[in-house]
Amino acid sequence: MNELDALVDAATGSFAQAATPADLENAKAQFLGKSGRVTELMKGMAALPVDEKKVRGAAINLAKQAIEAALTARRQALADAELQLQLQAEALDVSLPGRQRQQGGLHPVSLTLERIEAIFGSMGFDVAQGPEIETDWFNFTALNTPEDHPARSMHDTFYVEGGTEAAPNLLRTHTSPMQIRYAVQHVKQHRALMDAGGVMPEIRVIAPGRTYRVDSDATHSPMFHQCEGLWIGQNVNFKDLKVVFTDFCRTFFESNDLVLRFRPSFFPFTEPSAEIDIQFQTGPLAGRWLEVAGSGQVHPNVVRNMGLDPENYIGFAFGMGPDRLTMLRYGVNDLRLFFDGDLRFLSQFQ
Ligand code: 2NM
Repeated sequence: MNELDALVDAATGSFAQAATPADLENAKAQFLGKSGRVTELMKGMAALPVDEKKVRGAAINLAKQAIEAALTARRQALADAELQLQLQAEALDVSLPGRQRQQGGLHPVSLTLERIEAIFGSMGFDVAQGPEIETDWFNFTALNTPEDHPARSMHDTFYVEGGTEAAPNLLRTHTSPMQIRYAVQHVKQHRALMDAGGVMPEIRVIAPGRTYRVDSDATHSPMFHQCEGLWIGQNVNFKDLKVVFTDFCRTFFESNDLVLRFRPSFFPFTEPSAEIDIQFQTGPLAGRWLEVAGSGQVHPNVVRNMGLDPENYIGFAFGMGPDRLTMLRYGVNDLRLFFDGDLRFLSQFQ
């Protein structure tokens, strides 16, 4: 092997050993740099006679071109290797099946609340929402509940920090306090009109939401839902309540032959009071009377606490349990299923 072929071999070998682009540039300098071996050979030609110079020059040039070709090839190989590493590090298997996106949905009780709101909304009822932490006044006193009523005991009501002994704070035990809040606002808004001898526009509102009682078994949860309704005007009566509530039940349960029964009862905030029972004429629940709501004529003391004269305005109210309505509608037998968060149960309502 002649000296130039050996030089090309040496350069190619040196380039092959370079593991990084920086190593390769160092190796290049040894052969092609200012005092590199190819450059030295060129300088060595100066002393040769002209015709030898030509031959020698052409040979050196060939060697130089071969070394440059080896350099370019090695540069490309290093760049390819680096790209390969990067691609591996950022590997994305586009042939993998995608992750399935689960379709979410509303909780069955939320579905019921939406139905209730839509049905009463279509009958001109406003929807009022408000605080779950209430004062003793709005939850009990304003609703004509006597000081010694058992509902006010710690056995029945969750008391929370932040109030005073005279005005304790508590988790609302029903949504009626929201009815009081709504009515007081409404009355304030129309005070001037009434003072000028005018008539207040009717109050028609439902208050859906979470409520709390110290109670827990298959049919009672410490947190449960309520939806109360209030209708106050100058000429509202039990017949109106019965018409509205019958229409509500028939729409809610999608059953036109469903019948209602008002059964005398007692609540501190209404007088007279009645439980509302329904009976399906067809279907799996046919023939049984099912209690679905409480109702009554709003007690004069409560009407007064709303800022109205009970001699002039009369009101009817009702309260129902959306949890129980959901159980009846879907045939669920344990209330706790709604609040356990088990997707095997919840996903059946999508
Ligand atoms: C019920 C039963 C009967 C009721 C009363 C009121 C208010 F605010 F007018 F006093 N709201 N809701 C009421 C009446 C609730 O639930 C079983």
